[in-house]
Amino acid sequence: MELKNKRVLVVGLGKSGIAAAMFLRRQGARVTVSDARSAVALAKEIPALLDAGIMVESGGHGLLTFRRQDLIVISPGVPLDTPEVKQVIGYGVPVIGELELASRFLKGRIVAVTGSNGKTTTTTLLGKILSESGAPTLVGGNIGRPVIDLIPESTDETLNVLEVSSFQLETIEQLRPWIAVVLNITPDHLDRHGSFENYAAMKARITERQQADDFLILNAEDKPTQMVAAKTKAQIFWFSSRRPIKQGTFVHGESVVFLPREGGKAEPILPVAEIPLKGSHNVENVLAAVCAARLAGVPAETIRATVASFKAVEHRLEFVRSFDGVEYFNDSKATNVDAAMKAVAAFPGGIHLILGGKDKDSDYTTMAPLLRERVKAVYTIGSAAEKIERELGGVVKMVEAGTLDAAVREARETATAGDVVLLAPACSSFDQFESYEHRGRVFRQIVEELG
Ligand code: UMA
Repeated sequence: MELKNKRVLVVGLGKSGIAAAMFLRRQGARVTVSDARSAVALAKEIPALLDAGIMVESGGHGLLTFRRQDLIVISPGVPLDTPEVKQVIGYGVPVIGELELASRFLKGRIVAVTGSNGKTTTTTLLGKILSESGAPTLVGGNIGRPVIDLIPESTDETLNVLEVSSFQLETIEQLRPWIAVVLNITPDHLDRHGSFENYAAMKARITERQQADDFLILNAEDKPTQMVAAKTKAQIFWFSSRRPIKQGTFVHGESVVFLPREGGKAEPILPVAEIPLKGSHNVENVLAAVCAARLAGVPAETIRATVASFKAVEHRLEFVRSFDGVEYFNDSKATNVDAAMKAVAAFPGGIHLILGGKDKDSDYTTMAPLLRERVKAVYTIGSAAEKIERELGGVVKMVEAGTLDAAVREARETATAGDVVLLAPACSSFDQFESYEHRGRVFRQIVEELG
């Protein structure tokens, strides 16, 4: 892809946009960036961009800025139906995302992990296993490090383990993973994608360019994920925590095993008891990572040792502390209903659940049976509180806490020894916090200061 002297507009000045703009500039493109935030809000970012010879448009996107370009690179958080983007697509100006741009320059092979939940844990674990095996490994994508930033370090031998989101997959064209993983597809981001069908279709795009010598790893227990099988040319491997499958990884008795081919011999990889993460969803994440690692040729011993020493990723069912016999867990990354249910399902009962934040057109009523069974009280926070109370009122005791601080205080007063206080909010954080990481850090701090 020749970028020299091309006029390129980067939309969105977050992590992806900054990385993309700097990269494009280094390639000799004439780069403009445009962001909806004001110049004051972008005061930290703007000087370095200007110094690099990049033009900056702040405080909104000008239609004329968009029209004068040869290529538009949009950040994952910018919807394709933003009016300016929609118009230029109409004029035939190519619009791609940062992931697509990066994949055209990245050296080595791509192992891409998507799914509604478990992406970061699986990507992190797989990255560790591959790098423990001695393979040159880089990890990036939705996990927080833009893929563009991996380019300078990548070589023909590199295994690039990429966490990819539906937002990023919406703007791919040629991305072709050697190994693609779809962990699960459950409702999320419906406010952006419009319907579950559209959202699932975005996830399925991960395999669009795969060929017969590539691998696609799918969850045999998740119906929407199974449907992706019909859309691929790649060799399909499955994982299942419940039953033996023809080819892939599954739990057999007390062990995780890998079956390399139909009718072949299952290889034992590790005892399930050695998985140090809470919750059955984490067994699925391990099964997916093990399958990808075996396909990449990593020996069972290396996989077993790496899994056994793996610690929960920050904000993902992370144990914070025990206080007065009550355990506090931070699952701030549970930003949708399914993730919150998985967190609740990881404990047998006695749960004080903090729910709420910014709603994503979610249906909270699906949580009712599980909450009735395991949750003592729900403490609502943020702008989704009213909707949650409307949909779940009468199912369990509801405490209108408003803020995270009040929620922890109320939960602490009610909880008794043996109980669990769980932040698994089922919502995004943007009404009260900068990000789910920020929300998780605030929760940890409140909990650490108890007593
Ligand atoms: N903006 C506009 N116009 C718009 C919308 C946004 O100018 O119409 C601007 C905002 O003012 C802001 C910038 O765009 O300045 C933000 O861009 P962004 O939202 O794409 O955020 P980045 O900082 O580039 O981070 C993105 C991912 N964010 C999203 O997908 C929302 C990060 O995933 C990712 O780690 C990073 O790229 C590096 O690849 C975060 C995320 O929340 C963790 N992902 C979602 C999820 O996991 O559920 C998909």
